[in-house]
Amino acid sequence: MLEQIESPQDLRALSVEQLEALAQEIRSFIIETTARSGGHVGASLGTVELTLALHRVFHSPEDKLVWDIGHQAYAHKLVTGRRDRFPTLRQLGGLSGFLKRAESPHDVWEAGHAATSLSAALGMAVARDLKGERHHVVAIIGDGALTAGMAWEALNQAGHLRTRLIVVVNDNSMSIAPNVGAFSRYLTDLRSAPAYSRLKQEVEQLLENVPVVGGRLRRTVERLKDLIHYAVLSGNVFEELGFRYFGPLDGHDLADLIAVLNNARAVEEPVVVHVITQKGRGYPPAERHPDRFHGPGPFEVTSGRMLGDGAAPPSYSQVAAETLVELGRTHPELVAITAAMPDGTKMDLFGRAYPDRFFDVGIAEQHAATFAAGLAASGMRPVFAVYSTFLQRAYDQLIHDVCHQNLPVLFAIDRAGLVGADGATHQGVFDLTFLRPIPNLEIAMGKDESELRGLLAAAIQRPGPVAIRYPRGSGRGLPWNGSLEPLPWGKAEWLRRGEDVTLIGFGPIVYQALKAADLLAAEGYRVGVVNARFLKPLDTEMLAEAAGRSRLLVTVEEHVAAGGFGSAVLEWVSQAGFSTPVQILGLPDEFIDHGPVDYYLALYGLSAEKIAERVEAWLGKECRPASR
Ligand SMILES: Cc1ncc(C[n+]2csc(CCOP(=O)(O)OP(=O)(O)O)c2C)c(N)n1
Repeated sequence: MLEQIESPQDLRALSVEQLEALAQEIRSFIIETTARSGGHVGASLGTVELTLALHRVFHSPEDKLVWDIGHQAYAHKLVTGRRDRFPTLRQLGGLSGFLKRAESPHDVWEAGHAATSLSAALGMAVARDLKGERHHVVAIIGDGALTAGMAWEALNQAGHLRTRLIVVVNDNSMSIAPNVGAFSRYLTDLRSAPAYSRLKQEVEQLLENVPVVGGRLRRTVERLKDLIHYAVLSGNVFEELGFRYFGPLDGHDLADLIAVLNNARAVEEPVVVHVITQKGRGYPPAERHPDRFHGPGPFEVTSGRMLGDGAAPPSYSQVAAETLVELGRTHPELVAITAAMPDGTKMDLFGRAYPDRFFDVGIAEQHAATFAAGLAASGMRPVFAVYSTFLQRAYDQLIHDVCHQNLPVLFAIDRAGLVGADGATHQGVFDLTFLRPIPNLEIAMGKDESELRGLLAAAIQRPGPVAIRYPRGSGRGLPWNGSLEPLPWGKAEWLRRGEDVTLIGFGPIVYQALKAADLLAAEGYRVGVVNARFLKPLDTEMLAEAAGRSRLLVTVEEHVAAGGFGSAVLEWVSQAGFSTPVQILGLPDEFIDHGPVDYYLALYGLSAEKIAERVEAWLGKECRPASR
């Protein structure tokens, strides 16, 4: 049946039974495809019926469906004309794993980060009103995303404006890990009261039918009505905020979903439709392990076994987390924080070792940063392990709460650099630029996992805030679980010295620089290589030597060139009065889509071969080695 669906309009001709059959076809297709490409299997399997019901009741793209994050929208892709391209999911040049406005007119909002849907949808609803239009705006947001402050900022304004807006709460009680927090508990309570809506309707009818008689009795009845209203009808937080509440309803029951969404469609004020879904629905391995199947790589369909490279060395995240566990033994003041990424950052290891000193705050990066600042202000040593891309959320908190007060918070910045299949919204390529100008903050990145350990050990002894970056994926397989020696602070590492050019690398890209140096040396050039390790403080002694010794300095970083490590070097070399030219190798001023990291490194001149080519071109005639 899926073959027949070219657009959501085709769904309107189908009976509920046919839609149910279509849902099963869509599930199989999602499982087959993601088993090859990896992807957000669990969330997308959970929303198949919800997607069909939404597209059946609303008329996209005139009506706007705003999906939060966009990782749960594979069924939406499949019924909006992207079935044939679906097998290219997350691959270079293929469909994005999230929604993309350029992919389809049905993708009215792009995201990747959580909890933007409600603000965006409210903006669209207000624009509609101002333009005198009548279409519907529907935001679909998960219970995990409702742990983010931004979602509540939008609910707050929507309940105040009271314009038509439909918020579908897709409640599967999971974030990536089991959802956390008091609001999550509240949703669970609501969920376990499925009779709520029925009771509400009955009480409303009852109150309407109470005969109004005069005098004292009338006043008593009115007061009684108020009391009952308060006790029964107003207990719901969404209603308190000014929404009509429908639910909770079974998010896999198409007939119910269609009926309730039709009711919600007729309401002239903001509405919440609370839908209970199951993450991984219909695929037993994902139902059993919704966390593992949140965003797996390729897997075997029959068993659900992950097909990742079992022989790969431990990831940088693993090394960081295990190092912090080790440091936690002798540092009782060490406290670890994650914003809903206990598994991704591997900080769950710290949580298992020291449950009292570990906090998952939900998808609340801003709060996490200031919570850490509070801990630090009271004598603790908080480590906030956070992906580079999600730290963007906490910029003011970084500046105003942590760095301005010079509080010793350690930011363990995971996924720093290119990330591959998640694409543009998840690249960790801006943090150096946004961190660099903040006074008091020190910034470092080692060239491999053993340096990551040494940097973490040194960082927790610093008097103020520190950011230690490390990339996504496996380390180099170096022995890293030996003794834990702090690296000397602020000191770069000279790997080679050379008179023609010094390549100064920041982070694991140093190994590309080393290879490039070999290629250049084979051509007769005298090439130095430095592992910078520190962006703040810059090792100016090293820079003075490099600028004095070589005819050209070339900086290399897996980060945007604008305002990053190379900029810092260029600024210092120029201000110190050296005339040595500095060339900056980094990423361009554009958003980089999904695709293999190696592909993009080569495309943007950061592979060893491309570095060597560009350096040779720059060295040019006047810098030709004497031997040539
Ligand atoms: C700001 C931000 N922090 C962290 C993440 C990582 N992340 C992606 S999906 C997800 C869980 C979302 O849970 P929920 O909204 O309930 O959706 P579900 O996956 O359960 O459908 C998290 C934490 C993110 N996308 N954005």
